[in-house]
Amino acid sequence: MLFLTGRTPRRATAAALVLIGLLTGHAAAQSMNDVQKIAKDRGLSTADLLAAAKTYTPSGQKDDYIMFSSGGHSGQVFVIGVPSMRHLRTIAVFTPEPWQGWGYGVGEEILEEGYVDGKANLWGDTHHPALSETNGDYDGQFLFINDKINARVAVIDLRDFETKQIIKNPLTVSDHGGTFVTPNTEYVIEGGQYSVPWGFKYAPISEYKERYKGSVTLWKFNRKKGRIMEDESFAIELPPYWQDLADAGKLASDGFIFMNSINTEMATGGIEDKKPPFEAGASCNATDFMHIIDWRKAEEVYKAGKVTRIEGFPVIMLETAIEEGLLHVTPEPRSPHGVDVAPKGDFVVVSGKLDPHVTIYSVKNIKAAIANKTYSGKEPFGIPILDFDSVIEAQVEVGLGPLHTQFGPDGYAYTSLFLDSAVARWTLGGSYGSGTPEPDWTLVHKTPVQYNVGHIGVAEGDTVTPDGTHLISFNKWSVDRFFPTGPLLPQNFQLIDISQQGTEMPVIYDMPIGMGEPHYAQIIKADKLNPWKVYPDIGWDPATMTLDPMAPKAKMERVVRNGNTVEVYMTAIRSHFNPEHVTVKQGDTVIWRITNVERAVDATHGFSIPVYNINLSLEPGETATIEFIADTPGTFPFYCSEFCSALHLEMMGYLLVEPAD
Ligand code: K7E
Ligand code: CUA
Repeated sequence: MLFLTGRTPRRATAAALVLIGLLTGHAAAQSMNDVQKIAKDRGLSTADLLAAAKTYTPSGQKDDYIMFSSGGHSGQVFVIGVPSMRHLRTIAVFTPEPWQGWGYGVGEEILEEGYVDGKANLWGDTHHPALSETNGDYDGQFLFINDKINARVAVIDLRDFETKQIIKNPLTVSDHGGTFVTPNTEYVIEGGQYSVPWGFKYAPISEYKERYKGSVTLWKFNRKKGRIMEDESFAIELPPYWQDLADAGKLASDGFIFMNSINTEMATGGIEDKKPPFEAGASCNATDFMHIIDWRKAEEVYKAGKVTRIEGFPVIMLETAIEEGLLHVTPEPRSPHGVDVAPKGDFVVVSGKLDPHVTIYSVKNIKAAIANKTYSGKEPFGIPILDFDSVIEAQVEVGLGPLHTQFGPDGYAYTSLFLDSAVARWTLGGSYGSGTPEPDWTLVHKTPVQYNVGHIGVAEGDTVTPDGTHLISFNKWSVDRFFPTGPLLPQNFQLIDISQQGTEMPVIYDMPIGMGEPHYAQIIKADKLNPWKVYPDIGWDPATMTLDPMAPKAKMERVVRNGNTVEVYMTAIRSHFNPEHVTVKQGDTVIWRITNVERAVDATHGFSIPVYNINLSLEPGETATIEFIADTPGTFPFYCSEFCSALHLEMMGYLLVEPAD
């Protein structure tokens, strides 16, 4: 209401003004004096008021951007509006989530796809969400995310914001350089991290060099099916370094994957045997290696059958990759972390955590070096090394602990500085030169952040046309920014306004994240998303994204016994379940089908049965099938767990399990 005076219709009558006052709960005669008084009372500066005006989003007004954030070790994805920084939803992915019924009646089959060697792993460590792309631009259709702890990849359909698939990597149990997508989402790419023997089988650490393996997996995505096709996917063997972050080329670099590595020392850890600990052993070399992979060539090699099946999965062996000329490396400053491709695809920016510079590689030079075999040697496994001096374009000193880089539309690049706790703005040169008032390849400004920034995200940042209005700093520590919630404090997402040039780059909002440690997030224009308001028709199964022919419908509710199996066909509508009594015998197999037959937006019903650990969320039109053995006799009131109507408390029924004689 800051600027109500400006919005009031000029010919408003006194009565209308009184009415506005009553409706909004504010006196009609607001003015900037009131704003000033409140600002004074609360100790707010003009900058604070400006920040509020840029972020405050009145009731009913919606955000311009939607951010999909990794949920870190919550195993989920967070959906957040920008610039309001309002948390809109959590999407259940690797971790059961009762509000969505995820893992408490539905989603179990999908969670089971992610079991590792038959073991339930009901959490994940999500790092890098990737929106599906068409011609290098976010298209708002799908979202992918990796799980670093078990090397899994999930597919989320953005029609209903639900997880549809979890795929376990058969070769490794550790990933990091993923997910990211090729410019038309042909592949979802998952790079490994900590090397392990194939299939994470046992091999003593003394056999590290011989038996431990690095890899990158190219998961073929079928947009029509909305699924990764495991039998059209393949991997490439890489040296047993620890492959780290990666990015796909686009435009000028279309067809390439750029992937960092750390621990090219192949350190195996120390302590008891007096060898250096990993931290030191993996940081000896002055340079590590960026892998440059020609994925189109790799696809041809895979299609030509030049693969070895390992754990049943096709792998282009390292030898073949070298022979076919699809794999090169080039040195990169020590302990690199982020690798990010500029919007036109012509530059690749790498940050070495232990080097205050960002190093910018020229894709033109990389292509020339590959074509002319401008090698400075071979790394220990025989991969040709592209001569560093012939492929770099520039180095810019940005500050301490550079990690990740994002790009604006105007020739600015932004790099997070972990040790400095700051976000650096610097200028690109080459084809981006003259977009900014400052000279090419120079540091322009650093905005301090609170504290220990990991990734940063720019609106539409990974596309060929970044928007560059907002940047979010994903800070690991919040220290003194919020009320202390015990020793465990939230992370801090800080919104930075990057819409002005030069040194004007203020923090305008702090958002605490008190549920897991997010790493990266992608930010898409809200109008590119077109989620369903209700499911297309009554009886819709979100797991298959089709109508379920077995779905209960109105007037077809019943309980059918067939030997020891009881089938329940139930509907839910405000404010009753039908049937309301279900009687079974102890030991019966119960197949319970339930449909929410509502068509009204937001008319979600829950369905919860005590003791049996069941809780569903049924959105309008949705059907679900749950199955259990009625092994515990007793009287179990089931009820709707979403406050849906005035008589919500009455929306209940009884499951009666008669004891076996
Ligand atoms: Cu830097 Cu996993 Cu991308 Cu965390 S990673 S910050
Ligand atoms: Cu349905 Cu509460």
